[in-house]
Amino acid sequence: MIFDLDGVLVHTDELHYQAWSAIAERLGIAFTRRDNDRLRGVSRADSLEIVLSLGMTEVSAVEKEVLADEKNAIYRQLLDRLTPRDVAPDVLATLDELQGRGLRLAIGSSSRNAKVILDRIGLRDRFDAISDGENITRSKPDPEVFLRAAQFLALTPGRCAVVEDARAGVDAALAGGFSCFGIGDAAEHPRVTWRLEKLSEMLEHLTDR
Ligand code: G16
Ligand code: MG
Repeated sequence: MIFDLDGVLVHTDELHYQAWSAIAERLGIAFTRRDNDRLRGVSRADSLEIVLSLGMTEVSAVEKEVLADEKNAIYRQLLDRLTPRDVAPDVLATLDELQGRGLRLAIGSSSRNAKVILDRIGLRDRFDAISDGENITRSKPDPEVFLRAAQFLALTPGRCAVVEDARAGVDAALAGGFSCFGIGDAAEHPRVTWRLEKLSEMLEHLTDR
């Protein structure tokens, strides 16, 4: 089972929102929580392009790098507040049950901070493989992050399933030949394989194979 991180295992979206808001405010760009929803599963560089497009703001390539670094510095400070208590009991119970049934677990996240986040919330040791923003060149909706996760697990996509909260993540999973559980925004995706209101509902869909 390959889990997206932000929005599935832990809600860092509010922290991304606060960090992007600080950058947007400095540039005089109006930025709402609704705008922030468009950044789900999108890489840091592509997220910056979306924020700049909201203000029709043009900046140089060098300045883009500076802005992305500044956003990350603010975000990293906010991540210091995360603790294992930020993981919902339903998430922990689901991971326990999946491991109890002998499934191998992986992370498939666009974030370059995935390992830091997993350490903060005390979940890093739960995963047999971590595929994240550090080992990919193309971000979701490209399937690369999930294909790498399957490769790390030494399994074909047909033997894995992905869990996602972002539409771009569902597109990535389907493009890679994975079936996909959708939660939150991703449950609205017309082609998602299974729709979940909470993570533990996935247990009802597992069959012995
Ligand atoms: C996450 C978030 C995105 C964020 C991206 C990159 O993806 O959903 O909003 O822009 O990671 O994060 P970072 O700036 O930490 O590299 P995912 O795939 O875990 O949902
Ligand atoms: Mg996500």
